Amino acid sequence: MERFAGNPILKPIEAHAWESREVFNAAAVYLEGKVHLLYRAIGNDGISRLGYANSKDGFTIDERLPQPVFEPAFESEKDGVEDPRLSLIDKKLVMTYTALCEFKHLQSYQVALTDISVEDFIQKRWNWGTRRLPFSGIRNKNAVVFPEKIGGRYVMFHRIEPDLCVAYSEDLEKWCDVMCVMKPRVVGWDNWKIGVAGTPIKTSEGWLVVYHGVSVEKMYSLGLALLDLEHPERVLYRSKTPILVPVADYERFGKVPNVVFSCGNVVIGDRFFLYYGGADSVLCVASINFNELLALVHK
Ligand code: BMA
Repeated sequence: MERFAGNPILKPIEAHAWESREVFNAAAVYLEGKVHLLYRAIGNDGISRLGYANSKDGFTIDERLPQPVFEPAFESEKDGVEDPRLSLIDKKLVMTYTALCEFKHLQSYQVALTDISVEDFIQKRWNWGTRRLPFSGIRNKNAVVFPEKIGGRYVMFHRIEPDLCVAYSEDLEKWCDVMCVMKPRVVGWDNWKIGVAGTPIKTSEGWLVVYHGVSVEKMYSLGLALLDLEHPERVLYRSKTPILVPVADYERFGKVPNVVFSCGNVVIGDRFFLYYGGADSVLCVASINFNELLALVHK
């Protein structure tokens, strides 16, 4: 992966109380000639909200809104809405995120899901749909919905620690058939816990997904997996070596050191763009020719 020389592409803005401390982990979707980013922002009150920015070339930010576009609205997410992922399904964008609610100093988090029409999203009318808790009360995060139904059902990847898991649904409301897809390896860069990064990409060889792996030394790296087109819980390949490890200063030093963490990727022409948080402090982008990326999955 080639890091953009202009990284980080987003930094906190001190004058904006809601995004004054850290801006990182962004969902990404390519629509109408622009990459649209929804990024996690932490402000003076320590609460995560989501901000919006866009870019025509995928690297340079052309527009960034001064106000958050998504904020905690319920008790179950009162302490933050984190790590969004966006999937375009028909004419809707389905957003999964982590809902945080602290309880007597215990961090209780769970997967949450909502949606917005493409038209409202493009027009920046933030009419989000009903917010749902697919696995209410279960400690779970890192969820993303596949961009199309498989075998007539919606498919979600999510993470019940320490494994990357799948779930199926007929209506995006009730989820069932939860299964483990991949476990941390016994040895190596992903030997503590793992979770999906951005939206899976359909290829003739299978679903290509980036996933994060955490080592017992608490280093967050990113790797690749290829999954069966009809049965995405079947892992066809899994990269032995990561595609991105924290080596740049903006990935090694920050709120949480040694972290590259991704919630979004897009393909523009023949190029793959990976958006990722550096050290839980700033937002960065790296890119690669898509065929070269596919070749990496076998390594
Ligand atoms: C995960 C999430 C991410 C964060 C990562 C590294 O559990 O909280 O938002 O980037 O840890 O600290």
